[in-house]
Amino acid sequence: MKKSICILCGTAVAMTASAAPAAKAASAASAAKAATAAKARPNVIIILADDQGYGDLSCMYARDMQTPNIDGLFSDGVRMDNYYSNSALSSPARAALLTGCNSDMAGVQGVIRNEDPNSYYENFGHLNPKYTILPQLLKKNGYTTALIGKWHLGYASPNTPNDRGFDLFRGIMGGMMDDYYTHTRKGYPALWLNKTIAPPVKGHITDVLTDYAIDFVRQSGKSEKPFFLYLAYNAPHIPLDAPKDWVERVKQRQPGITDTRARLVTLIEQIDAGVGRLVEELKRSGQWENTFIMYSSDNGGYMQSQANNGPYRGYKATMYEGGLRVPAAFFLKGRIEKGRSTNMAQHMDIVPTLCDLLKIPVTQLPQQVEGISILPTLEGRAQTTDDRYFWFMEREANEKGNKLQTAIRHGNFKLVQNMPAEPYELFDLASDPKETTSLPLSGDIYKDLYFQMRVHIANAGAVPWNVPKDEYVYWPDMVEKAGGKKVAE
Ligand SMILES: [Ca+2]
Repeated sequence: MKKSICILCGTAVAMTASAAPAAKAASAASAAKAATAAKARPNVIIILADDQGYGDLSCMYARDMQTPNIDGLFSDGVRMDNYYSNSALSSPARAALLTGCNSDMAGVQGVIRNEDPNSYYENFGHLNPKYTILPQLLKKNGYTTALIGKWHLGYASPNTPNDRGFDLFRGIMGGMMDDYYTHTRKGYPALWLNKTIAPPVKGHITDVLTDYAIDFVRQSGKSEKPFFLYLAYNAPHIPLDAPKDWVERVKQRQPGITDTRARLVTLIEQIDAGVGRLVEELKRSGQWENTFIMYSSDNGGYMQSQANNGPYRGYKATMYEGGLRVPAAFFLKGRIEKGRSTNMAQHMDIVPTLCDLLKIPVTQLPQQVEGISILPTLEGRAQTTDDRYFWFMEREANEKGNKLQTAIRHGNFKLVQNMPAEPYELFDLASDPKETTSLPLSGDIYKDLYFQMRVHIANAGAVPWNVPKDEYVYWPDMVEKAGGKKVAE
């Protein structure tokens, strides 16, 4: 008997003998027409890659890569050339994207961890449970919501995906997998279905997530409710566990490419193929014209993966442009199309932008939203987005406890403290976009940026960022409680 996943509860349900032919009989086109007409608000898809560098698309700076489908979103939609993450690390970047606030103000200063015996002391985030996040907001406004892919914003209530507004969660609770075919982490299964460990599934994780996304979109197309799909691929994060035959094809095509780079290229091309299949399904089901799509990456590309961060200095986990800038494109047929903007924007602008687009009052969020709506920019209208202080930060463990790395940008000037023990650096990004030479640390611009930086650190210092002890759950205990057993050493 044919089985399908219920999009509301995520459990496998058998299609009855009488329902199956009936479903077949309804033509895809007429069902899609009815669905589109019923949906006053557009569907929303956010596709987020993990550690994809600013330059790593064939339409950006990568000449050794072929990403025609994502390139299509960049050319058919609105491409933003000065788009930033809020952090150079995963959890804080995702916190900003989903709350509309600076990462640290949302309670997430660094990576949220529970995988090692000492992780409690290396955990740097506790998503503020009083904040409403994007899936909660959209669910409240009539959307069916799904996270397909990586969460990385908590491991226990109240901060699991289902607790935070996702009707369906199929993906990865933590930061990474160790094997993209066995879907394991630290010897335990790492693929979840809502609050339980998912039954084992065959295939490369990128293809598996694409299949899940298509399944969700297909089923949502039959519903009168609009949907929100957060498709957060865990590629091209390490391990660079790419399909061998595809890696060989890339090596044949790109003579001289290193093995590491060929693997990274393959992982991104594989996402591109997934995006192509998703777009095809949206078009087939008549939803393409009523679906907002965003494509981006959580943070900059990783040095050891030989990522391409375009012309910029630095990599993931640094406060230089290469760690912070990410590729970004937006599309909504007839409304957000064929444009390119140099306006600056940041992940925390997405929640207010969607509120604007969907006519949901931003006051439905209890928190002080710090991002701004960039809808005028996306619609090709005049807008000034650059006259604010852009704040970037991450907290991470080191041998002396933990370190805070920060940067602040206003206009063309950026003050960087990339490592606590290192001197501050002040750059004029208009004349020195590669951040090669620090200006003297004096004068009004320096004083202003330094003051703003200290104010922000002081404000964020009042926000708790560690998980309460009674809420902390160690990885093996969490997995076993969710029905998973250790499968490897
Ligand atoms: Ca990342």
